[in-house]
Order: sequence, then structure tokens, then C-alpha cells
Amino acid sequence: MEVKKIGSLLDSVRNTNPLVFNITNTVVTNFTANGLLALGASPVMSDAADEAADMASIAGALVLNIGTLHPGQVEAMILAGKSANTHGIPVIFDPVGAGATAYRTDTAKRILQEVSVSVIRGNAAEIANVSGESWSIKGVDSVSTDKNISLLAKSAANKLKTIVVITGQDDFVSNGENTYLNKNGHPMLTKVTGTGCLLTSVIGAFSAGHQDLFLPSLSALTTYGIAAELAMKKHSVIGPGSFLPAFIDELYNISPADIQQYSKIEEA
Ligand code: ATP
Ligand code: TZP
Ligand code: MG
Ligand code: MG
Repeated sequence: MEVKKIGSLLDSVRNTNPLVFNITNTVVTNFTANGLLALGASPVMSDAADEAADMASIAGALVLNIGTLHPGQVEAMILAGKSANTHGIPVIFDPVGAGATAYRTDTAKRILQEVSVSVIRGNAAEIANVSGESWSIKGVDSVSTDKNISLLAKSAANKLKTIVVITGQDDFVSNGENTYLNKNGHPMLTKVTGTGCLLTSVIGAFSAGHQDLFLPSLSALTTYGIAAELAMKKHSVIGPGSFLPAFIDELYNISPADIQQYSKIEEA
């Protein structure tokens, strides 16, 4: 893995300022928009079915997130997804809480059936629950497991025919053939709501303009994890409240040199 390429992809996000169209949940909308802006992308958030197809057609990437789903929003997601597919725009999907209720699981499966998704990102239980397995989940939060996450990423990628990203203490990305592991990150990320959702949108920012989304996905994981580490290292963080602005500042300041110095990527 050439870490230099990850730095170039970060530069390219900042130089191209891609429009990332997010149909996302009401908990994380503002945080996601601010995180994308800090990184160098251009966020737009909307869930009106009336404009979903038009907005997707001009975006660099489309992010679908079912965290606070409702029927009108799901309709917007399907319309936006189909439009993105027609226009060759990558679709990144976060199946928040899949497995917690039948409505979430069924909707996630419906989206995967009706829309060609380029990358799906979730915690281990969410990915298992959309790929035909049944893992326990506590609302939108994962519960600890001793199962093999690397194997789950690979088998889900093969079943769903998409790139699969599973996050947690270690993050995995698989295209069904190759699986890589990223160890960057900090436990404080689990003490702030929406850090998984923002990461899914950051994968969207890195994916804009690319066909093969394996390296863009891995780049997003590494950049994001290092930004969290730098937030803890360089700022006076005393808890989740002070971590949040420090993390946004590090998404803004992180450089290719930081990635070269701190990235922890391995083949799984
Ligand atoms: P969950 O609902 O289980 O919290 P999520 O959708 O919020 O899942 P996470 O798996 O928490 O998403 O991932 C968000 C970010 O937090 C990722 O960058 C991941 O690497 C990081 N992360 C999660 N847990 C840890 C941990 N224990 N140590 C370090 N980084 C972590
Ligand atoms: N409830 C519905 S969506 C949401 C909550 C708390 C946010 C989940 O965010 P993340 O990134 O999965 O922690
Ligand atoms: Mg979380
Ligand atoms: Mg999540």
C-alpha cells in the first residue's frame, strides 16, 4: 500500500471541493456538514423527494444514511440513488441500526436491491444484518463480539457485490478479494454521536470522481483516524465536549505529511 497516494487523495479532495449530497439523519446533519467543510468538501443536506434526483445528478457523491428514517425520506433515497446510478455518481450507504427493528433491516435491504451501492459502511452488526446474518445490536450502537470481522467484511463484500467498510476499534475495508485493516483512531470517537455517520460522508468526499473506491475508502479511514489521534495529542481535550471542536480542527489541518507519519495500515 503506497501511503503517498492517500496524501494525494486528501489534496485532491481539497483541490476539487466535491459536492457531497447527504440524505442523512436528524441527529448528525449539522455535525456532518461541518466535518465535510473542514475536510475541504462541499456538503448539501436535503431529504425532499421532489429534488432528490436533481440534486444527485449534480453531486460528486451521494450518501444515504437511515439513522432517522421515515417513509418520505426513504422515497427520496431511492430516487436519489437511481439518479446517481444513471449519472455514474458513487453511492455510499450507512445502514444505521440495521437489525434493531424490522423496518430498518427491511429498508436497508430494499435500498441495496433498488440502488447500486458503491460502498457500504457500518459497525459489524449492521453489516452482518444487511448481509443475511443476524447479529445483536443495541439501537444504533454495536455490542462487542468475538467474531471474525475481517471475514465478515470479505463475505459481505462478495454477497452484496460492493466495497464493505466495517468500523470499530480496528477498521476493515474489503472488495471481496482484498481486505485491508486500519488501526488509526481513538476511543473518544465513540463518545460523540455521529462520528460513524460523518465517516461515511467522508468516504463520499474521497470517492467523488473515482471508479475504484477501495483506496478512497481506505484513505478516508486513515485520514479520519489520524485526525482523531491528533485531536487528542495536540489539544487540551478533557472529554467528549472538548474533543468535538478539536477533531473538526484536525480534519481541517491534517496534512499528507501527517498521514505519511502516522498511518497504521495492514493487509488483513
Ligand atoms: P457504533 O454505532 O458502533 O458506535 P458507528 O457507526 O458510530 O458505530 P464506529 O464504529 O464507532 O461507527 O466508527 C466511527 C469511528 O470511530 C471510526 O473512525 C472508528 O475507527 C473509530 N472507533 C470506533 N471505536 C474505536 C475504538 N475503540 N478505538 C479507536 N477508534 C475507534
Ligand atoms: N439515533 C439515530 S441516528 C443516531 C442516533 C443516536 C446517530 C448515530 O450516529 P453514529 O455515527 O452511528 O454514532
Ligand atoms: Mg457511534
Ligand atoms: Mg453508525
